[in-house]
Amino acid sequence: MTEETHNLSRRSLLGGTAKTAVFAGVAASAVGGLMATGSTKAAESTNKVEVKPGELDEYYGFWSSGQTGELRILGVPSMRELIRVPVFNRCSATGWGATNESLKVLTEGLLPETKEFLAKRGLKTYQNGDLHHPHMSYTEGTYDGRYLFMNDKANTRIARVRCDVMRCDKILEIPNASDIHGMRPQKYPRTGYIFANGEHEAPLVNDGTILDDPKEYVNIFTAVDGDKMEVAWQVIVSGNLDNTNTDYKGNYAFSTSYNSEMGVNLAEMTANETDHVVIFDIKAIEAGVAAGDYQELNGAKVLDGRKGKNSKYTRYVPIPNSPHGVNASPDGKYIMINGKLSPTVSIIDVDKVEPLFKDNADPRSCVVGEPELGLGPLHTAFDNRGHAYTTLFLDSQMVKWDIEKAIRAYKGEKVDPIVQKIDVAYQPGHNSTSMGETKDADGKWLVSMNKFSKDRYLNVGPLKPENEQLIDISGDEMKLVHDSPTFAEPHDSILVRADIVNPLAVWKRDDPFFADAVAQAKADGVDLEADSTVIRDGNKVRVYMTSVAPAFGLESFEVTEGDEVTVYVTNLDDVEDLTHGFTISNYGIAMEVAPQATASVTFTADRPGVHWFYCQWFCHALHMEMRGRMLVKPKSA
Ligand code: RUQ
Ligand code: CUA
Repeated sequence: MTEETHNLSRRSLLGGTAKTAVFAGVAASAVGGLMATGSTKAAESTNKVEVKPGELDEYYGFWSSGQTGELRILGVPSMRELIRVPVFNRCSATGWGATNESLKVLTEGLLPETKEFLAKRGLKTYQNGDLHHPHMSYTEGTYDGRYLFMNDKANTRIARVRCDVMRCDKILEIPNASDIHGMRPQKYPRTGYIFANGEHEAPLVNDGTILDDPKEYVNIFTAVDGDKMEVAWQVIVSGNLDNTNTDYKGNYAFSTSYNSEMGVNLAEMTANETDHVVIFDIKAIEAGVAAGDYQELNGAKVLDGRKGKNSKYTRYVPIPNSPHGVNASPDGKYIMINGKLSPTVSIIDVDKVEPLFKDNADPRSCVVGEPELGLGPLHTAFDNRGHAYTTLFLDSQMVKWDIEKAIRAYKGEKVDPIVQKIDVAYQPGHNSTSMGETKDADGKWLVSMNKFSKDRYLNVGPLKPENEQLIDISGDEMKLVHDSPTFAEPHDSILVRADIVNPLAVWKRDDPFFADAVAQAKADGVDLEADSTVIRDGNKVRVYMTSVAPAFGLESFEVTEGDEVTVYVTNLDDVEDLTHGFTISNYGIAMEVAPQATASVTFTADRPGVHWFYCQWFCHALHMEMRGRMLVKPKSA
């Protein structure tokens, strides 16, 4: 079999299974097939595809990991995974979820009733997360390298990662809303707000008083203050909320709703041919908050933006059939609403939004284009030459199209906006272009994040990797240049020019991340940077030790069975990349201590005997020898 026929048979096989399986029973009209590319004097790619060993990438790729719950950092275009940043997950290597520093982040933003609920299960925090959308903070429409924000659909949270150390420093559980899905930072004048969609319908006060009474359910749109990581305000809407985005002027946010029906099963959710996008007037909402036009619920100011109430805060624009992604063109002019079950993308002209609020203009009057692109459009990305790139989930394709032509075609001109389609493998969800979610889109790279890899890699059993593909868009034609397998799930990503991101090489000793440890040491009269010592405080024992390759400051320490022990390790090495670890065998304890950091962990010494602690981060030729003993004296002895 030639490569070509092999590919063909794989794709037709896919057509027979995936298409029918994934959206079974949901009909969508068929549209045209592959397009020929017209131009004879096509501009060639100017991209350098290969990143040789030792060379650095041009872009940071910040990747979500879906149900794995962590943030990943890749280099683009090499697509090499550089590091993983634990956020909503537990991490065996770094001790995220076990150290005091990480537990503070993971617990302080939880709602009181969540803490109570978890405590009954013997837990301090949730053990899982579903991280979909990583986005960087903006200043004046472009990335500013301060923070990354991301959502947790599983447990209704928003997290913030500090870009100077690439560590999560805040996690906020959102009250009143159910299951945060779409999430975007404000782009102008700066971030500012983080807008977050509660995806699933539930009673506003969800305490069991109302159960199987869906007409009493609501959905909540939330604005979080990204500097303080506090809820700024919330708006009750009609229909559910899926993805969201903002304009480039700080005036409006746009959220799709695939369940305008407020159904609770598939048939009900897909009953209507038309759903909607909700437009939020940010300034009007702020004025409403200032005027006291809200109810206070769980500490949040909740405004009413439901349809039919003639709300000053919202407008509902009818959009065909379960729209999904919302994407803002880099010139700030348009918001693209991806049709999902409709083969179209609806183009909203941002300048035509104001009359909707001011003059009660027909909501559809802001739609200036609705090109038919193919089956299952989910998300759209942009270059800097007026093109949009839309993923076609059902067709397993990426379609490149011309925005102005689509607008002209909508006015009745006989022009075809579609420039090119290429096959991707397989079933793409999100896509992203280099700097494409900023006004500095540069039109060089496009990533297709595909939900299925099927036969692209060696078979690793029933659970397969997913697949992301790199496409060169610098020339007139899209060219697929790289495949990367990935573990669950390459949900979404942003590609950020490398010069914007400037993390530290070693921690600063005055970093707030371990300020509690520094304060405790001070109270104990311990100099973290010099002393290795044990402080007894009733049945509380605080063990302080330094680490300098290849030795800990203590060869052993003794505690008594039942003591509550806190071990503080301060890594005095200030050499780049000289990380130590601290693991206590058969105690389920491990943490990472990067150069110049302090890390701490608290546990009850309820297992008598000799327990070695050791450094689990390879640091020195004598790394194996970097160990010591914890002697736990039985209570009776
Ligand atoms: S959504 S595959 Cu969770 Cu980002 Cu569109
Ligand atoms: Cu320190 Cu290995």
